[in-house]
Amino acid sequence: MQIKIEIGDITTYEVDAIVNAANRTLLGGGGVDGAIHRAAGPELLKECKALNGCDTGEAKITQGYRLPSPYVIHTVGPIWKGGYQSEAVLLANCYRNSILLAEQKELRSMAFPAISTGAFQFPLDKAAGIAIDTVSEMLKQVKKVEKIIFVCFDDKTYQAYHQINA
Ligand code: AR6
Repeated sequence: MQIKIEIGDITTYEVDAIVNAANRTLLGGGGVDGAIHRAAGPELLKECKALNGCDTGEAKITQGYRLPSPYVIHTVGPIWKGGYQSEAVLLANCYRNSILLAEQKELRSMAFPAISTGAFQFPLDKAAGIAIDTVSEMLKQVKKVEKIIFVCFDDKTYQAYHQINA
């Protein structure tokens, strides 16, 4: 069981599944979602179109196509609305449901971006705490998934994760 925190571009990671911080349409967007679709190629959008979207806090899996990772797990984080709309629970659900889906597929390694902390404006410190707590708890419960990397796109995000993990 292993948790790592790194700075990097998640589209370059050779893990069994990278997680996408998508929106409910699953039809692409900006941020990490846009980067993943660009790197995976148009086949990814084609597969996503057949999934009929995804609810907030839930997760769906596709192939990775031109990515180094064979699978992409698409999850939809909550949009921050001041903390009164169950955002914390929904964000924890993203991590939990993504790991449960990986476990079902018998995957061993996963990489997560900092879900909801970009366009969806979830406060970074709170989000990092939820990410680390939920993943730590889940890794005790699953059998196949054993390695999780938090891929931070910038130094601010990296520092936030490290402060939680200190
Ligand atoms: N690798 C790793 N992390 C990245 C990358 C990358 N290549 N690119 C950006 N990030 P965001 P959200 C970081 O906005 O807040 C999209 O339009 C970024 O710096 O991608 O969940 C979707 O379609 C930030 O730390 O996702 C949705 O509409 C983190 O990923 C909406 O944005 C998340 O930022 C989802 O918003």
